[in-house]
Amino acid sequence: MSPDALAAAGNAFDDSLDTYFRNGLADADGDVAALIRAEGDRQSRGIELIASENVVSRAVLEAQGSWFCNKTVEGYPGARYHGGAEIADALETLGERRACALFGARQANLQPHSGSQANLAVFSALLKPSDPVLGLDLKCGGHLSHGSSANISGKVYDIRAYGLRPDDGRIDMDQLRDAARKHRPKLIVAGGSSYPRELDLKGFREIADEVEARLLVDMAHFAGLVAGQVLGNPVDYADIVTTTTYKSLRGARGGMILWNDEGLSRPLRSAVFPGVQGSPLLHMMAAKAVGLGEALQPAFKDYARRVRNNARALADEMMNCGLKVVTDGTDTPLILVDLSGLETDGQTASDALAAIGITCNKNLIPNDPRPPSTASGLRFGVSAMTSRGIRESDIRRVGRWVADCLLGRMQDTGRVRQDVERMARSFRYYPMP
Ligand code: DSN
Repeated sequence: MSPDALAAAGNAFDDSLDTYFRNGLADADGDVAALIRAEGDRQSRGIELIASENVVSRAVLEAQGSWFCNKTVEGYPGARYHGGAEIADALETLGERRACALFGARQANLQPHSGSQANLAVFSALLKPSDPVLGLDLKCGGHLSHGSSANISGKVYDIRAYGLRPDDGRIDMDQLRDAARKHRPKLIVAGGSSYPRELDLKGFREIADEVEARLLVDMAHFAGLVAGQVLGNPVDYADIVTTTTYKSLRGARGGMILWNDEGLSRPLRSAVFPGVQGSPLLHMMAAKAVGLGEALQPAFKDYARRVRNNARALADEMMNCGLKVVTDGTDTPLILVDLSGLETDGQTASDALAAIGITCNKNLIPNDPRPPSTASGLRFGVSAMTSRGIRESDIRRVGRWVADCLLGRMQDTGRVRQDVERMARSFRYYPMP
């Protein structure tokens, strides 16, 4: 480049600095701004029933877009590899304290970027490659990171599965005990991504003790109900508890690990960093801390109660209308509908619901004959709509729309689409930009 061209490029950079620091997204990048507006519009005019989604507060959103986005640290408070970490240390310590206070745990780690990362860190802290692990079968509602052959957990460890009782779809604790005696797992994993019932935490603990296994409870889907004291607290029973922070807990996207035993602190912390992750996402750490602070407020207990009441009302209405619900109900925010007696599959059914503005996801049902790409079930959750203020009478109306759509009883889908939108827009949301 000629000296003149270099000078011009330098000036162009200097000139751009003003707009770089001053312009908001709408001025800086119209393409992305338009997509964000479109997503906001989509969210506000639909009934969002994806079980792993929620709606965070304006404060959580703000923390995610904060100056912490610019900061790099590695390590833990007081022992970092980068300078300028004093405020990051204060933030991480505050978040850990809130997590411990909320769940009655002695130790917390908020660095995992996701629930899967949290689980991977726990596996690598406790196990050697090829060690036996006992987890809920993916086909029965388990999670990929608990030992699916498609996940690193299933490739590195010797995964054995337990399942459900065929008569009522609940976890078969007798089968679990037999499997634990036979395989002598080093780790038993409780929890999953589509199991709708409260776990028998005491039963899991007894079986783990009998075979001298560690017990991990992944409470990702029901952590908000634990925080709101609607469900029993896994921290009182498990050696280690993992969770995502964004489902029923209603915080920022990411994961978290809780435990009590000081002896686990060093292996768990070093399994997260440097074991499976590098620098934590401090802006998400800030948002996690805000969400945990919100969950410590008395209003969160009301929220958690409403989530459970709404979930039960939705399941009840769906069954009244003729749909088959796995386990005939729910104790958690999620509901699993069994489509196996109908002329449809999970993919087709979720597309049909999306066309009237109701969003959920296709899901395997226990011992599903179909592959995950089509599946024979639909999974629903009420955490997001409850955050927007939906009450039982409206969630029952949603249940009737779902049933009418899936059972081929809907005459005028265009009119229902309008009714769904009218209802969705009647609930609160952020102001549109
Ligand atoms: N585990 C996935 C789910 O349950 O939808 C993502 O959080």
